[in-house]
Amino acid sequence: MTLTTRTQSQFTPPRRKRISLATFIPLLCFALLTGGANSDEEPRNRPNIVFLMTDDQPAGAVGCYGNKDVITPNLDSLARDGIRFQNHYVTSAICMASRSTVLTGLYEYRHGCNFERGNFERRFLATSYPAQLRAAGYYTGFAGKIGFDLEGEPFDHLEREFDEWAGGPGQTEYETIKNKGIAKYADRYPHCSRAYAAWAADFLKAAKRSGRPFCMSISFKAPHLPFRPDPLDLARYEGKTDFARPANYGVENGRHLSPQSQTSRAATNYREWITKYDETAKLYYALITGVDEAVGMIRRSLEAEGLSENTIIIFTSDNGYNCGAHGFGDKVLPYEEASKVPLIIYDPRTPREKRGEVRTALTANVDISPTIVELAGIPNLSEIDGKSLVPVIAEADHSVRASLPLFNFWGIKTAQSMAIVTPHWKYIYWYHAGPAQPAEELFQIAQDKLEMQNLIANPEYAEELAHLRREYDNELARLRNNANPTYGYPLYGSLFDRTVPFDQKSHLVAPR
Ligand SMILES: [Ca+2]
Repeated sequence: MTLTTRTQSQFTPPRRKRISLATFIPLLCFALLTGGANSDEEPRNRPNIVFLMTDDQPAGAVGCYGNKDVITPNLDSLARDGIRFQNHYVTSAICMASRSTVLTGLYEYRHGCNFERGNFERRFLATSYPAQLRAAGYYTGFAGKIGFDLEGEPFDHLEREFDEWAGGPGQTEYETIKNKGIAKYADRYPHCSRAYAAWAADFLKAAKRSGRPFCMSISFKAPHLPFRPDPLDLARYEGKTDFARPANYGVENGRHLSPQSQTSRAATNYREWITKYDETAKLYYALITGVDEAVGMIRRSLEAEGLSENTIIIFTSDNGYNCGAHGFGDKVLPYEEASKVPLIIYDPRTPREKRGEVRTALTANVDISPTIVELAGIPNLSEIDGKSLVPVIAEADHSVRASLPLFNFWGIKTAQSMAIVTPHWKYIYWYHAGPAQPAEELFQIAQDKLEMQNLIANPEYAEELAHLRREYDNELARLRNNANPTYGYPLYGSLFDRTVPFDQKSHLVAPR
């Protein structure tokens, strides 16, 4: 088998220099006018990309990440065939902002897209991975919850950005028949998760007919609320009533956390994870099992079309979910359960001996777009925040960053925060003095994965704390220099300034 004897470098697209936005826009316009015919590489030789994303699934809710209750054989198989990322975060732990970051490779404060703030600005579409791949000759498709509207335009305009479109507005619906793009599959697949896989089968046929490489993106509704799984998947959990709680489960394991975190809707709402855990976990896991079944269907369709040997599959989620950890439901918070999501990248060109490997490098949702762009052989833009993970896929000891910022600009002001995470540490700053004085937290997450010991006042870690504060200040300086001026993000340059007392900046906390 030749695959086992080749080196990874033979399968990895050559690293190309990043190009600037000023260079990219004229290139893009020319490529759009010429249908990508100026590409220096024959498009049909490039790998196909399948990008699959769930809604509200933490890393801990996949079998291969250690969960013994959830049934995910197809995702576990994908991880055995590919590379699994263990320290993969979302830089904004909420749908709309994270999805915009996934598309653009930009932090939320730059694209400015989130509930209560702004819609997606058209100027960012051109630098999204689907637009870049389409301009380079790829056949592109999108199905599911895209999660935002275009600023000042009807939702339907998004359809024009793809060759095939089955995207839906708002949250989309679990009942297949209620989603315009997949309604024709409702008779056979009344629940949307399998219907998206049926749409994928037809997309793959159309893409094959086009003779072009393709990029197919599916954003599943599952396992987002309301928890309404396919009865086929619920049946697989029939009779099970003893779902394992997270090891840091319950309100008693959250009392050491900041008073600010207790004002989040994650603490005040979504009590079903505390009051009826087994019943809730069963519905939630059944939704994940439905996605897992769709992943299996999509892989079988790729095989059937003879496309599996040249198609890369990426699986992730837009944000995590607390599932009762520390007594929280919901997402949004900077703690591990809401911020850490699964990432599996299966590249059929990966040498057999590397398959099933795990990566501990610090990676994030902001890296998805530049990774897909490089896999397609397109030079990445120099101005984006994300990094291509292509070298991390290839080498276990490669890392693309030493630290990563996590932001929450959304929701109740008292629970907004900015954090810095490294593979070993997490530092969180809560600026608001509403529930108490502004707070800092320090967790040694490499050892304290459950974030049960706040080490902020422990002098033994003063050096690490000083380093993390410097990293935090550096990230805040980047925010000040690059914040989207349209939606109030520049205010956070002051609000998140840990050196300014709250009474000197409280006037900036405008009512929503
Ligand atoms: Ca979400």
